[in-house]
Amino acid sequence: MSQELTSTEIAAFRRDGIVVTSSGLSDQLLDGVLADLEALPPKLLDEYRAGRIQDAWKHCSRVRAAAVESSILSKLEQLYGATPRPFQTLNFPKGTEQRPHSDSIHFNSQPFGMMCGVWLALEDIGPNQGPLIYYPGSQELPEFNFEDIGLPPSYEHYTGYEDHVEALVQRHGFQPSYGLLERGQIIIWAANVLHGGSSQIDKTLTRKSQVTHYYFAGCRYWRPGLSKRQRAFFEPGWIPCQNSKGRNLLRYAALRAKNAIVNW
Ligand SMILES: O=C(O)CCC(=O)C(=O)O
Ligand SMILES: [Fe+2]
Repeated sequence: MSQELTSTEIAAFRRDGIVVTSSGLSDQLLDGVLADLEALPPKLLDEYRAGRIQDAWKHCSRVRAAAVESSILSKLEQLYGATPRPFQTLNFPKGTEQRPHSDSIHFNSQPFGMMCGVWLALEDIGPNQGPLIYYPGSQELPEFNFEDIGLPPSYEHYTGYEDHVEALVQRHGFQPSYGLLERGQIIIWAANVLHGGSSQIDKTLTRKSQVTHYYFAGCRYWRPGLSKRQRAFFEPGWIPCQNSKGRNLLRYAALRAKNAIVNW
């Protein structure tokens, strides 16, 4: 199977801020991700079953393998022309019903936009399972952080941010699309495209999925919700990856030294 995105897929990403494509992951690896999650230690398994587990890659070798899969990395490199670096995984057994947001409000970058999410379907996803909802074209909106919309830069004001996003969607008339995927497909979304979890119509169903968030090498990384007095630059907890080869690491180290990136 080709690891390259087609020109049609690239055009879709440029137009919509989102592209649906194949992950290139084998059935065996998809099964392995699910098996590893079910074998988590009891406390973590409870966390997963309650709705989500963050950074399960630290415990599950196949969650990590999915995050660093070369066919996904090469697609991201194709879209951004920079080296992708995975830094967070989320695994969901069911829909999140999360209100629409841009991931930039959680993980921003300098320059803006050098971050993306990859949503991997670990089973076929239909409309009753609370699929991802997203608003094609919303990535064209300018960057906005808490202070740009009159809110103090803090998670205490996150609901105000969500209300603002909802109003923006109305005002611009963005139309929703849904991530109805076949097992093994992925959605790649740009950092600033508005997206969330649609309501799970049938609560008895599962919605097994993995999201991996990626930054790109050679940028600075910061957290708007933790930026009380100044931008909260941080060094992400990179997921070890073939990709983190010498050239980029050296470039990153130089940048880090120059900009004195703070650990948060
Ligand atoms: O899967 C979902 O319902 C939303 C996930 C999401 O927004 C994210 O991981 O950034
Ligand atoms: Fe998100």
